Amino acid sequence: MKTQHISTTPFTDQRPGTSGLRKPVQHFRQPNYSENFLQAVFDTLGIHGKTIVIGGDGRFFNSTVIKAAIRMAVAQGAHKLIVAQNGLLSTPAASHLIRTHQADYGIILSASHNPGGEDGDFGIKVNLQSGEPAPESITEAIYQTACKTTGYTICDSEIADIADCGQYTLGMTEVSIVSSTDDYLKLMQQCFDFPAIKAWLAQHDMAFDALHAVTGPYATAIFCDALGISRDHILSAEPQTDFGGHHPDPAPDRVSDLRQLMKSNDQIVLGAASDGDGDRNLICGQKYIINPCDSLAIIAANHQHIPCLQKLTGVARSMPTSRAIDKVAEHLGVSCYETPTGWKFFASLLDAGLIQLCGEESFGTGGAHIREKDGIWAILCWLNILAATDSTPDQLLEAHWAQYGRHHFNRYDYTALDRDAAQAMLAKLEKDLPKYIGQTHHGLTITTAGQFNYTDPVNGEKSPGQGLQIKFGQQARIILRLSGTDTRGVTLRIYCEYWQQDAHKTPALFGTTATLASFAQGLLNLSHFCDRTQPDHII
Ligand code: VG1
Ligand code: CO
Repeated sequence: MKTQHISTTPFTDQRPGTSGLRKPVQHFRQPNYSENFLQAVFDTLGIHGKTIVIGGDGRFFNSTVIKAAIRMAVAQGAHKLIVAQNGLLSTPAASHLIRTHQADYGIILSASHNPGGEDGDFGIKVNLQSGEPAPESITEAIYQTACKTTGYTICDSEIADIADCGQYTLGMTEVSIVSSTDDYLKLMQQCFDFPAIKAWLAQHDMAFDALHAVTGPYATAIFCDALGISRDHILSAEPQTDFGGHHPDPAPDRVSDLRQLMKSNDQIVLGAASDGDGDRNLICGQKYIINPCDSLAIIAANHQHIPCLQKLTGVARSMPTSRAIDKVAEHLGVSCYETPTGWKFFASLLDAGLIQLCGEESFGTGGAHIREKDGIWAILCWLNILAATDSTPDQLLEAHWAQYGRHHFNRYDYTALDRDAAQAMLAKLEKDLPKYIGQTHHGLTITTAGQFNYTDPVNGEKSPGQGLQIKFGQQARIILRLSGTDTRGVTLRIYCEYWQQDAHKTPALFGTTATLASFAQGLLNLSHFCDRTQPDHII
C-alpha cells in the first residue's frame, strides 16, 4: 500500500460549535479543508492502533469525506474502522456502535437539521468513548491543532464500494462495513416492550415523516417490519442527498405532509418526525403538536410504563427548556439538573448515573441507553406509554396540563444577524440587567436576571456565558442566547416561557409568549443594534 504526504496551509476557522464543525458545503469543498480537520482530530485523539466508527446522515459530500477519512486512517495505522453500510448512520446509532464496539471514538458527518445538497451545509462531529459528543475541552484542542496543521498522510488505494456489509484488510487496518440498523434495532428491543406496542398498534395507527433524511431505513425496520405498521405511513422514507430540497428539521411548520396525512385518516393517533441525523423528534396527536418541553415532562411523569426508565432517580433539561419537567421531578421526588444548551453537557450526568432521562426544547430527548439524543427512542417512549395506558397523545397532554398546569413555551429566532452587532447588543443588556431586578411589568416582577454560568457537578468543568436569563419567579422566564450551529451570520434565540396553573383560563395580558418576546426585543434595543423588529422563525 502506497501512502503520500500532502502539504497544506492551516485553516484557522475550524472551531466546532454547539454540535461539531458546521459550514456551507462550498466551504468544505475547498481543497484539503475536510482533510485538515480530520488530521487535527487524528492528531488530538490519536489514530495509530485506534478503533473508530465512521458514518453520516447521507447528505451531499458524505461519501467523499467518508472515503477520505478511511484512506487517511489506513495510511496512519488505524487498527479497525467500523463503517456504516452506504455511509448511512444516524447520530444515535453511531453513539451506540461506539459503545458496543468499544471504539476509541467516532466521526459523524452531519449538519443535523440544516439543509443539505450542493448549496446546503455540511458538518463533522466527533464522539468519544462512551458515545458522547466531545466536550469543549476536546473540541477546543482540535481547533487549536487545526490552526497549526500543515499536512496529512493518505493512502493511494481507491476505497471500494461501501454498499455491502463485510470485512477486508487494507494495510494494517481492518475495515468492517456494518449494517446501519441491526444493532440499533436490537437496542430498541431491549429498551421497550415491543410485543405490547405491536398489540396496541394493531388497534390504533401511527405515521412517521423521515423528511428524506437518515431515519427512513430505521423507521422502516422498527415501525413497519418489527411493529407492523404500513409502509405507506412512513413518509419521505428514502434518504436523499439534498433531503428532497427541504429543511430536514422536525419543526411544526415543516411537517405539513404528516399533518395532511393525519387529517385524512383519524385512525392515526400518533404522528412523529425526526431530523437529518435522527437525533431529534417531534410528536403530535390529531389535535396538538406537542411541545418538546411538555413531551419530556410527560415521559418523566409516565416513566413507570417504560421498561428502560423504571429506575428513575434524576432528570435534566437544558437551561432554555421550559420548567415543565421540574414540576414532575418535584412531584416524583427525583433530582432535576439544569445544563447549558448542547447534548455534551448531559454526558457526565448520565455516566455518573445521576440522571436517566434528559432533553432540550429543540426537539431533543434521550436517556442513558446511549450518549446522544435519540429521535426514534423518544417516539418509542410515547408508544410504550400509549400502549400501557391505552390513551392518545392528545389525552395524555390534556391530563398532564390538568395535573401540573401548562408551561406555554416558544422560541423566537432572528437569523443571519451580524455577529459583532449581536454580541455588542447582548453585552450591553448583560450590563444593564441588574437594574431591572425588582421592576414590575404588566403585573409580573423580575426576580432574578443575569448570565448563566455552568459548572459541571461531576467533573467541575466550567462553561461560563451560556445565555442571559430574566426570571419572573416561577411564573415566567425569558432566555436570550446566540446559536452555535449557524453557518451564515448568527441567530439570536429568545426563549419565552409562561406558566399557568389553569390551562383552560385565557392567559393574562403578559401570558402570551409573544408579549414576552416583544418585551425582550425592547430591552435589547434589537431594532437599533440589528435592524430587526420581527423574528423570522418561531417554534
Ligand atoms: C441547536 C439547539 C440545541 C441542540 C443543537 C444541536 O443549537 O438549540 O438544543 O443541541 O442545535 O442539535 P444552537 O446552538 O444552534 O442553539 V442537532 O440535532 O443540530 O445536532
Ligand atoms: Co440532529
